[in-house]
Amino acid sequence: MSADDVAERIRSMEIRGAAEIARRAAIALKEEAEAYQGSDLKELRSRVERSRDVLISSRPTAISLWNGVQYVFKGTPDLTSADDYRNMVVKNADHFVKRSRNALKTIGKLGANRIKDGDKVLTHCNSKAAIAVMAEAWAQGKRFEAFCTESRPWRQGVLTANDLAKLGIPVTMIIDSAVRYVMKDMDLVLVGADTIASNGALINKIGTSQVALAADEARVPFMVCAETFKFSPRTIYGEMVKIEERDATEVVKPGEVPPEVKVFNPVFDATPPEYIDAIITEIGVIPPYAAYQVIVKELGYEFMFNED
Ligand code: RUB
Repeated sequence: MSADDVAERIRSMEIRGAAEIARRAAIALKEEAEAYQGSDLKELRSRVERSRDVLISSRPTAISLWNGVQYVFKGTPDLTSADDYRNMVVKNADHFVKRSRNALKTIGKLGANRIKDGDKVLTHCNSKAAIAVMAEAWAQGKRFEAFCTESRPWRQGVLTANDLAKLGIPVTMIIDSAVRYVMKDMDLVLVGADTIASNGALINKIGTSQVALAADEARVPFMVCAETFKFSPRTIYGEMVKIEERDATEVVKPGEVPPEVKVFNPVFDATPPEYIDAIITEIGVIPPYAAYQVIVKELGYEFMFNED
């Protein structure tokens, strides 16, 4: 699939979820590099870099996409032949995808330690990392119940309910506004991440911050399941995370309200670090305040001081 096709599918939400869009973008760049069989390095670079720009602009909030794409270009600036450049892009993309899949398995294992028999675990939207934790705990023989929010307007909760039901995990779906009502009965909240800022703030599906507030009020631990490539080096520059806004038609059907009614459809929100008990990553379960160290150590200066 061409990078333009992948970008279009990301924009239309056919490919979604922060980790998946990053993996698919890396694969698209690899395929773009492989598709050019010539020996003109300048031409190859310009093709792959054009695809990079198209992919990065397809969804603005998830830093995983930006980090994944940066990873693909690691070590390429100094290369002098098209063959070396192509090989490096292919190697980096494969490595990124493998690393991201392995991270998910480790997060599953570490996170499963936080689930006990008899627990009620609430999740929001559809996060493969949060589901990996529940899947691993269930595979280890722990018996618990899951609750998932509908996650309007795209209703990714339907995907989550299906994913969990397929694993045999008892799951109850609730509408988003029922979160506070059920929270007193929950033992744990697990959510995914699109971006984690250098101060530990979490950017995730709209409504996550309300879930966190309700969890805090009911003294229910709120944990984030996130690969280290969800941490944002850009926030170290003081850059704000751009919150994507999508079309009004995702919220109201055409003609349902008069044209003078404005519809505001933000896709993500920010949960401050003080509402987050822990972030479950592939390098360990860490406090949100360790976000800065994760960015510097795991993603490194190469990412932080890249001008692109
Ligand atoms: C998905 C969403 C998920 C995160 C993490 O939003 O907010 O919680 O992306 O997912 P959308 P994962 O449906 O708008 O992409 O753990 O799978 O990376």
